[in-house]
Amino acid sequence: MLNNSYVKRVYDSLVLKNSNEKEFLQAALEILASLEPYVECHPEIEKNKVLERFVEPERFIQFRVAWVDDKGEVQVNRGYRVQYNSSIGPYKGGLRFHPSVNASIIKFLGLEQVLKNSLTSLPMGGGKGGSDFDPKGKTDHEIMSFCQAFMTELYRHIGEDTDVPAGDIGVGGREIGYLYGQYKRIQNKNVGVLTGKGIPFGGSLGRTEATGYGLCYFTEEALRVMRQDSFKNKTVVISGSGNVAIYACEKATSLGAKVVAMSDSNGYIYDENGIDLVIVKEIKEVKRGRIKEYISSVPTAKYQEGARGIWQIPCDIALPCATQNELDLEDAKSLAKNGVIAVCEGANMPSTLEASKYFIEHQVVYGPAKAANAGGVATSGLEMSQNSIRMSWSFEEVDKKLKEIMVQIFQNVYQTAISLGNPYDTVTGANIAGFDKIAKAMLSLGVY
Ligand code: NDP
Ligand code: 2IT
Repeated sequence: MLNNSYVKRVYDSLVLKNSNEKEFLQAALEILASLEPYVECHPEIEKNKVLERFVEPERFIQFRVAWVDDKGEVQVNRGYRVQYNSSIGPYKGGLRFHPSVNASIIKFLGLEQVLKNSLTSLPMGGGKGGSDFDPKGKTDHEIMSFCQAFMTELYRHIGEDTDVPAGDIGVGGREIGYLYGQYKRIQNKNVGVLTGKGIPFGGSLGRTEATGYGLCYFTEEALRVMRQDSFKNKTVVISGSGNVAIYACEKATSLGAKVVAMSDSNGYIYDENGIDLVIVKEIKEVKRGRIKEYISSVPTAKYQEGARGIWQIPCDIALPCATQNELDLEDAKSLAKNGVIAVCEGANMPSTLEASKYFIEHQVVYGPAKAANAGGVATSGLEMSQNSIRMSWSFEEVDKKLKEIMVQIFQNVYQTAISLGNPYDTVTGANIAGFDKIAKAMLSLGVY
């Protein structure tokens, strides 16, 4: 996959140092491979060892999170924060609470975030964090205890101009509230140190919807430019049924599409009449239940065990919005066989390297995660701006800015891809467009 000797050297050394970090190496390989043409035109990158510095996080923090469950038993989890790159602004990126979280997951997400945040055009560096804590089956009191314990260590590493965390898998409005409450209690400060906050205490209207809506704005623009087409009358399959999936479903439907399937980690539902999102929201946002429960309300819909099968469903547009590596080469082939025209990623790195390569080679309109799902962090950036000026903007103002940002991201990625000779290669387009600003900043800031 690598041809340039400098890039190969950087990757080989990364493999030596991080041999057990599969997801991190996967993200790094994709990015480094895309940067080869850039490095060849910019000898200053090799001369100043910019790639070596770019792949190495500025800081990696791992900590113990001890808390007491409802039975009075002490529980111990592992907490993380990677402060990856601050060359263009304060570290910014979400927190993930999921049993699968480890150093590899946090570092892949952090590295992706650096380029994603650069693409938003807002002044935000990249970071990511989280814990192997499993929120499933925990009481509200246990969630609060865990969040308070987590922040009791994290608070010393973050700040409104230093590092601003937000949500990701397993971290939504409820968790951000508890985390922010604990930060305020310890620091005695009301500042925009977290985003995704509740509206009464400094949150931005539109942040809840932003990733899913932004994904659809990106996809709509890509369809318009690359195929003179739109969401109208299209059949859409969306994996996941969390924050990103729900608001992608809402916007795709309002743009005239019919969403026929959604999933969680246990299985997927298929509703040929179009998913009734009111029911999904009730199950997921209110009851915190399982997607399977949908068929009790809609008996004509079908439930299938196993999340993976969702990619066998014929659709025009696929929006993977669950997790990393949820769509492999076989899934990509079956989507293409069934006539998919666009695959845009709400989740981070949902497609394997082979799957994304397949989409590009088969001229599917492909929106790689760091471009297509950047609407969430972009709106977090807008929340930071509102907190700094101690003002709040209307939903319409925020949504309008989000749309402009997503259109600009698509244009930047697409123009970069065209300049490199393949308009469908949005992976190279996104990586180079994001990296260019980081590299220029790092070169200007002196060696660090
Ligand atoms: P949520 O926790 O709200 O929802 C996650 C969804 O994905 C759930 O339906 C969950 O099912 C499913 N899921 C999680 N892990 C797995 C797994 N291992 N296998 C199958 N399904 C799984 O998270 P979000 O919606 O916030 O995040 C979804 C994706 O979007 C992630 O990749 C995240 O990094 C990315 N993202 C999120 C942004 C945000 O603003 N929230 C911004 C940009 C990207 P179950 O309930 O069964 O676990
Ligand atoms: O992956 C992501 O971009 C997020 N989880 C959102 C990060 C943020 O800071 O809003």
